[in-house]
Amino acid sequence: MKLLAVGDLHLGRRPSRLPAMLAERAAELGPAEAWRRLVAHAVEQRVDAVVLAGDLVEREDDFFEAYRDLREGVERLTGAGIRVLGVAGNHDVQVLPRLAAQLPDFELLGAGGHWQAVQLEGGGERLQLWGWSFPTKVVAKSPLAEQQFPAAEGLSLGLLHCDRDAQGSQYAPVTTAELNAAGLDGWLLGHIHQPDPLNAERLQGYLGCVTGMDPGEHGPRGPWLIEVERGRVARCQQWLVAPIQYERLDLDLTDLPGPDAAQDALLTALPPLERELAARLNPPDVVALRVRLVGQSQHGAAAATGFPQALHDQLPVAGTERHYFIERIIDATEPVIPLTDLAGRADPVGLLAQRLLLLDAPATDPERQNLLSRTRRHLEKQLQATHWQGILREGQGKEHLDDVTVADYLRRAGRQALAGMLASEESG
Ligand SMILES: [Mn+2]
Repeated sequence: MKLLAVGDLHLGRRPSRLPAMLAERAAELGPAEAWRRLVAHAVEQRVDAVVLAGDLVEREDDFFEAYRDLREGVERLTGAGIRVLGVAGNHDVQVLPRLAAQLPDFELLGAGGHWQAVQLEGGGERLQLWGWSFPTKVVAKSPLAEQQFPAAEGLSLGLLHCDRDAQGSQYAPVTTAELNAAGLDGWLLGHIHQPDPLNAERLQGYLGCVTGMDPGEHGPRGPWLIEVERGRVARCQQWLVAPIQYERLDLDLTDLPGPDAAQDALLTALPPLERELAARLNPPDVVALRVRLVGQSQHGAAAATGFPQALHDQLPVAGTERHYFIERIIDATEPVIPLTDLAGRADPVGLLAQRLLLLDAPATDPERQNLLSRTRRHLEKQLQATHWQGILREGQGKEHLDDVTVADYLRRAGRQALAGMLASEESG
């Protein structure tokens, strides 16, 4: 059995930060296009059901726009014998039931906040799907509290729009412990737009938005194909069909001769990304790049402002029609500091430069070891301070203070301090 699980669709949303020359195409780069693409692939690859995890519609008053897109998709799917089921999220509490009333082939699950189970069949397999829909815009109580899921034969999955491990949330807060204890074989979740790394062994987590709509929603997006064989989840794989991709790219300016070289470096960095995108089930038409200039360079600021507008609007990439543009350039370079020269000075600048050079000495160097252990003792004391408690997550405690981490901390702190001292010398 093939099940296509679809996360937050948000029909009616538009991609943000497009250059003016793409403004007219905004509608064809949005969720409606992602929906058309996934519907076409679902029909072509003969899935048995498409299930949607809530927030299908961006705003309650997007009824007519969503109606047209949803109706076309639902008709195509059900016409091909594919069931379409969904739950309401906090964005479409009222509009989704209204749409469902107009589209009898769309099966709304768990209307009014009452858990509901349906049987799905396909490929000789059976599956029980539990769903719950938001009854009101704000739900401060866990939909899993007081809910028992009777044991069933075969596979059972849950479909839920909720805020996981977010205590005090107004959007159906649930805990991972509650999900684990529910006794189902998996949970397909909506609400958070960042997808979890779902897989057949652990089918529990956020599906993510179907297509990114702003730079915060960077990286690959799309629905998930779940294949059931012999009563168990055999495969789970993301269908990369988003029409636009927001992407982050670090460009290392270390050793580049001047600010203009950053433009060449960026153009050189794009073909590998292009090959990756071109290999997708349905590659994006547009790629929005957030470029971060990194490394040690004196050209960071000039490079960041030096890209001509034409390159911001569209970057030439050989052999593709795909439109690449620069959404933003951030200068995160560090200054070049002539450490060896400075280390000869008999003042605080010289002492600090000597210590920074010591960090590059072999790991067996006793002076280096001494510097790292003194730093580690200092950092351990800091970690015990009450004002850090509750902020540090697992893995950030003192067990994490290995030589690499401590040396990196010293290098960054030391370089920053040294740059500050040199700047104040220069300004007299
Ligand atoms: Mn939501």
